[in-house]
Amino acid sequence: MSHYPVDINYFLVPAISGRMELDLSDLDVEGEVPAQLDGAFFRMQPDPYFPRTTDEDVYFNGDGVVGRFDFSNGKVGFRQRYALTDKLKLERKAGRALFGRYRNPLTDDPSVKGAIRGTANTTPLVHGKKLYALKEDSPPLVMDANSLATQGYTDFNGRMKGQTFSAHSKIDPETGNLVSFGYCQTGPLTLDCTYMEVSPAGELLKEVWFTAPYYCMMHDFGVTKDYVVFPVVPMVSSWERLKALKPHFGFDKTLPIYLGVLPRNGKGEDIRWFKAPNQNACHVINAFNVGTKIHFDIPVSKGNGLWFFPDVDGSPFSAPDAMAFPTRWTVDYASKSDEFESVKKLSDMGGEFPRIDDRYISRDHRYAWWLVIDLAKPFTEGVGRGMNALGYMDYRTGRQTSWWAGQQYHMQEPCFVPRSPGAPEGDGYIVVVVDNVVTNLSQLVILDAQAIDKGPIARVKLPFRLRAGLHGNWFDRSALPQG
Ligand code: V55
Ligand code: FE
Repeated sequence: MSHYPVDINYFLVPAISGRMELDLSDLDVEGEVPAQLDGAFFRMQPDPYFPRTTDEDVYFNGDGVVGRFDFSNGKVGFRQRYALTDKLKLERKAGRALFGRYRNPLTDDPSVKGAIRGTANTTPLVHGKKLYALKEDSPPLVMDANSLATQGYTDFNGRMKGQTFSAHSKIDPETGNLVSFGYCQTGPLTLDCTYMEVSPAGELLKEVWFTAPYYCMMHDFGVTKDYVVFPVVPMVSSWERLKALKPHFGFDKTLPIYLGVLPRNGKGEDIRWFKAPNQNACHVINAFNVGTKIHFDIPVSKGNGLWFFPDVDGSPFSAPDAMAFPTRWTVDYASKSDEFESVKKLSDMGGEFPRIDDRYISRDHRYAWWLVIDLAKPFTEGVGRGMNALGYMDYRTGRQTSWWAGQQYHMQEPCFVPRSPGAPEGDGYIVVVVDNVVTNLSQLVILDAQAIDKGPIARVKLPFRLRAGLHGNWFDRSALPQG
C-alpha cells in the first residue's frame, strides 16, 4: 500500500455512508457557529448505488450524492440525496447496474444504449435559484436547491446543442452569468468543444464552438473579464483504450500542454493555443486579464496526479512527480509567439483543490486557500496519508500559513464563505469537511479565513463518515429559492 502522497483508500472507502439519504437537524457543535451565517454549503460525493458490473470501480464513476449543510441562527442541519440521473433511474427500475465502466459506453447493458451516462457526481452549483448537479461528460442536471429533489437534465429549452457542461462552470460576479464550457460535445472522444454563458434567468446566451488540439480530460478552465482560458493537459484516451478495457484516461508524457485563450466576445476561430512542455495541472485557482495579458493561476505538477488513470507508457505512479504547486502562467493574447510569457511558482506548499473568494472570479484576487499534503506530518498507519492540511496565501503581503488537521484526519475541498454578502475580499470563514479515519466520523470544520493557523472556530459533527467528496459551494439564503 502506498502512503505517499495520498493513499488509494482515501478515494475508495467502500463501506462509508453508502447509499445514505437522510435529514438531520441541529447537529452537535463544538465551539460556536457564527450566527450571522445564513445559507447553505453544498458538497458532492460519488457513491455507487448498485454494485459494479465490472471489476473496475473508478472513484470518478460513482453516482452523485449531494450533501447540503443548512446554516441558520448558529444551528446547522444536514440533508443528503442522490442526484436522480437518467442512469440511476434506469438502474433503480432494473434493480441492478446497467452502465459499465467510467466513460466507456462499450461496457453498458444493451438496454441502455443511447441513454445519458452522466452520474452528476462532481459539483453542486446554485444559479438562478436552481441547483445544478454537474459532471463533465453530460448536460447539467437540475435539482431543487432546498429539498434536493431532482427535476432532470436541461438543454436550456433546446438551445444547448452540445452534449456536455463542465463541472467547473463558474458564476461571473460582474455579470451574474453562469460561464461554462464542454468538451467531447458531439460524442465521446470528439475534439468538439463549446464555451457557453447562461443568464441568471436561465437563458443560454451563447454557445461558441471550437476544436481542441487533442482529446483529453478538459476538467477546469479560467474566466477573465475579457477571455475564457482552457488548459489542455495530456490525460488522453482513444477508442483502442476503451475496446481494450483500459481505464478511460491515461497520462501521456510525450505530448505538450496547451493553454487556449478565447475572447469572450469572439468566434471559435479566434482561439489562440499557447504551448508549453509536458507537465500536468487540474484545478484552476483563478484567472484575470490586464489588457491582452492573461494571468492564469493553477497548481502544476511534473507528472500524472491520478494513479487510477496510469501513464500510457506503463511507467509506475510517481508520488513526487504528482505533487502540484500553485503556479502563475502568463500569456499575451496579442503576442507574436505561441509560448508562455512567464511561469512563476507561487508556493512551496504542495497540494490541490484550490479556492478563492469566489466573488473575485475573473478579477485580480488577493487570497487563495488549498488542500496541502504536508509530508512532514505523521499519518495513521493502515489508513494512509491524505490531504492533511489547509494552505493560505495572501498575494499582497506574501504571508503563507497552514492548518494541519491532525494525524487522524483527511481533508476535503475547502470553501470560502463571506462574513456577510457585502464583506471585503477574504473577510469571512473557511468551511471544510474533515474525516476522522480512525473513528470514521466526519465534521464540517469552520475556521477564520484570515487566521486558519489558529485552528477551528467550530466543529459541526456528523454521526457518520462521509465518503471522499469532490467539490462544494456556499450560497447565501438570498441565492436560494424561498421555503
Ligand atoms: C475529475 C473528476 C471527475 C471526472 C473527471 O477531478 C475529472 C477531476 C468526479 O469526476 O469525471
Ligand atoms: Fe474538479
